[in-house]
Amino acid sequence: MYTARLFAALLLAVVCLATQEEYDNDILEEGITLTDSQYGSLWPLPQKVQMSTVVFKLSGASFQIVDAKESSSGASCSLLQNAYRRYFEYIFPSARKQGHVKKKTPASAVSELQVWITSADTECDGFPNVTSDESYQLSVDSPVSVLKASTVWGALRGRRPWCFKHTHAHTKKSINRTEISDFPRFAHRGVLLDTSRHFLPIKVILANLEAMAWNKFNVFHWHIVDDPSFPYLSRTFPQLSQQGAFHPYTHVYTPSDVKMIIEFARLRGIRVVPEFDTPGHTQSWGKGQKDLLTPCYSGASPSGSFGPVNPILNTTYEFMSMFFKEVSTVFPDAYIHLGGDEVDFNCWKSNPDIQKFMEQQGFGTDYSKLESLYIQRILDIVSSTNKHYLIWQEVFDNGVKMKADTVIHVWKGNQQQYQDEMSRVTASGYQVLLSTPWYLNRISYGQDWQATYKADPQDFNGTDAQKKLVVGGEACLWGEYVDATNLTPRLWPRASAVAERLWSDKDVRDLNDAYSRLAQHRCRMVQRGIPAEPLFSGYCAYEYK
Ligand code: CP6
Repeated sequence: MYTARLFAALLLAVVCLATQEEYDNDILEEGITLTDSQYGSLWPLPQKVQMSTVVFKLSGASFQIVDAKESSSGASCSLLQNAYRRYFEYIFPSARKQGHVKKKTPASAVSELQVWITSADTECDGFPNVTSDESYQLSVDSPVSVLKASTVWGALRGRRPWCFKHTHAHTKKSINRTEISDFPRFAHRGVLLDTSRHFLPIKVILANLEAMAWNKFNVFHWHIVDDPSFPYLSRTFPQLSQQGAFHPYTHVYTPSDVKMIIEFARLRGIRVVPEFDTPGHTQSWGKGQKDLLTPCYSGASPSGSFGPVNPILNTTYEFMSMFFKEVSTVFPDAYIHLGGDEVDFNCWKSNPDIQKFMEQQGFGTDYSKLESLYIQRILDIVSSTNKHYLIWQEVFDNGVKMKADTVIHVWKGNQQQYQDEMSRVTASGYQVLLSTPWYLNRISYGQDWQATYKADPQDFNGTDAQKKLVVGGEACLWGEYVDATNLTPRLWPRASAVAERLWSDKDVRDLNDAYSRLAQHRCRMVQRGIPAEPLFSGYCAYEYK
């Protein structure tokens, strides 16, 4: 049995995983059989993998990652140099302490990984975007392995599959001769974190960006403000966080914090898409910005409470113009998420000035027309800053006219309902992003990663042209019941299931194979210090410390 395992290990990437050795084909709940995957711990599974049984040695004392001679990028690309260092330390966690002495490389060893960027524009100093080329080819051979990619974004994705069988105390590893040719199925693979329901320390955000990169996620959807708090420190309107944050100094993201998060993400090929959700979900905005929110009435007099943003005042749009002008310069991504979800009409209905405005506009009692008028103006404001936008599905449902390149974010309903919505949105020619099946804030007993894994964003009635309008999906971790104490284990490894669905081929859906690889991938995250929760009974060779 043990010999058989060793041979299985000859298949690349059995890394972190002396762990799985004791399974002996237990039968798990829901009919999962524990057998090793022929793909070891590869996650998400590459589009094309060819592994040979030929094994090479790899030693921290002699191995190095270098720019290929032909590469269009060089030592001046700090993004790659930075990545080489990170990766070397992941492959050889203890090599740093021992110092890197270049020794003679034994025969049949991999002594070098050459990174070859082929495009004249490496994009080294730029930001990733929705059209970035993330494809790469990795050839593991002796004595030289080659990672070839058109831009740095592909190279960043390509170093994931370097997973090894640990042999002697972290320093000597072996790797199979392997050819990988890989590219993402979807261009937008995101994680939503909510920093309004609870403030998330920078450290937690950075750790999860790192874990996102390990899972080939490429968008951090930053739901930065909402009803409970406004932690974004605006240079133009500092009173928003002074009055609206949980605490004006300790629970805010300063301009330099935001900059640091964006740069940390960029170095990992991750876009930061901020969401400033209006006109609903804005209670915290009202504390620092007088007259921004609608005063609610009880009978003939103001009740003292406030509703959504007041859509009938010019001052509202003057404020929003200045605010989004700032946001468009602080966040370099081409997209801003503008929210538009869950607008409660009751307060608007109670307000006599709004009632009068509705009459003048001939809106009758259809408050979705008022919402549309507001959104329309916000979209125009944001367009004038040269940004594109994402918007929650209600904005589409209300018939707002949007620019053709708008992305509609689907989050509501059961399976039938969200699939129908995907059909309608794409039939109208809009691009679409799916989150409904990936609300990871929802938890239940048992292996809920499986339902997450089974959902497919192109599974709806529509033509091929409609299916092509699916840009991807996002795992959402709303913050009502989540802060720094429980965020990471609630997100991982369940978000990893979303990651594979969005990266790998649509036919990669075998639950047994996924279980084996995911259990190992989870242990790899644990080994690197991410407290990812277990899928089921078992252990990791390197447990969380
Ligand atoms: N906050 C905002 C939320 C949610 C949404 N928008 C939400 C709704 C239902 C669930 C979880 C989160 N908390 N601004 C909906 C997009 Cl189950």
